[in-house]
Amino acid sequence: MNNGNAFERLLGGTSDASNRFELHEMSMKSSVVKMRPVAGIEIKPGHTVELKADGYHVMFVGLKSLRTRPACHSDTKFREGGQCGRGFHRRRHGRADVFS
Ligand SMILES: [Cu+2]
Repeated sequence: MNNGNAFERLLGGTSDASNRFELHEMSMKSSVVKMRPVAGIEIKPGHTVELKADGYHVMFVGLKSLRTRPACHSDTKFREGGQCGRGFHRRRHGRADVFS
């Protein structure tokens, strides 16, 4: 949620559960699902952008020993708002384990 009067942009972040923290977008075109990395996610003033598996999401690349980890911590970096920490908990999403 962007409560400010200026455009905000999620630039990326870091995680203690992976080597890389990437921002991705999932889209459907001609019945084909595509996922691509994005340089950032814009959040208009007064708007909310939800991170979810079938839209904008965080992709943890180079995962570290998740078998024993029920949760992880990430810091996200915003252009205007600086850095923000957040915890993620492991759960099942279809046939995959995801952190949300
Ligand atoms: Cu992805």
